[in-house]
Amino acid sequence: MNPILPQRTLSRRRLLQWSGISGAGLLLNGCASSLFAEQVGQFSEPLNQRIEALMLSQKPVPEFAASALDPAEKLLINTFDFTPRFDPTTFKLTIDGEVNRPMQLSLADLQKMPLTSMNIRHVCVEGWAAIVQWNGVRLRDLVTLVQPKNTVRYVYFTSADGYYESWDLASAVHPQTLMAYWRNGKPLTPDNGAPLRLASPIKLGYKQSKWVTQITFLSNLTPMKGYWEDQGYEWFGGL
Ligand SMILES: Nc1nc2c(c(=O)[nH]1)N[C@H]1C(S)=C(S)[C@@H](COP(=O)(O)O)O[C@H]1N2
Ligand SMILES: [Mo]
Repeated sequence: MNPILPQRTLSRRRLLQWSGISGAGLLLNGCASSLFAEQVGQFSEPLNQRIEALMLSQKPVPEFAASALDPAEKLLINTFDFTPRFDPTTFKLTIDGEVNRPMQLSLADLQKMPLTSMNIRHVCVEGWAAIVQWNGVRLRDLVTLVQPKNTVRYVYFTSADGYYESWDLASAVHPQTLMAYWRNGKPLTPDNGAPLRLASPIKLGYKQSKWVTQITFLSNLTPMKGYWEDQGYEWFGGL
């Protein structure tokens, strides 16, 4: 095993730089007229200390060498209904809920943020697994950007095919929980969740939503805990 060295978590300084680069592309609070200087000023506010402590306490799990990656087709397509199709140039990810800075990000915005790659095992409860490479932005970097309020304990993911998922906050800010936009360094195929999907080595396959269009930070779970969970699957879904 030759684990890939984890990149350091995005600091607020780096975020300031990043938000400076792509400020024009950010739509903060859905209010395009708010002053950019004011927005940048608010990025320097301290991140909620509980979340910061959570992030610092987490260790990455070992990854696999490139030579251990399985052939692409070993990751079986598992889609409960249909495959949504997106124009990647107009796609927007909405991040909202109990956060100080709700925002909408384009794929270009996400791709200006630090890129993380990982070779991990995908495990489906239906009895198959595959070692896969995902590339994308760490969900924790998005968390740092939107600044969840102190009340937040869960993260809810809405997908374009009607799928929905909820995660505990700790798993969401794990250093290897990614919003992936590539696989093997190439844009995701529609079947694999293009343009944006969850990928993490700490959760079972059904927790890893494809075609994610909205990420919502919540203090309480709603009765809709997850597409499969609401049919009896375990909610935590840890590996
Ligand atoms: N939106 C959405 N996400 C989803 C699913 C789905 O049906 N819809 N299936 C889940 C299951 S059970 C698995 S195993 C993985 C499969 O990912 P893949 O199709 O890219 O192999 O996606 C997960 N994410
Ligand atoms: Mo699965």
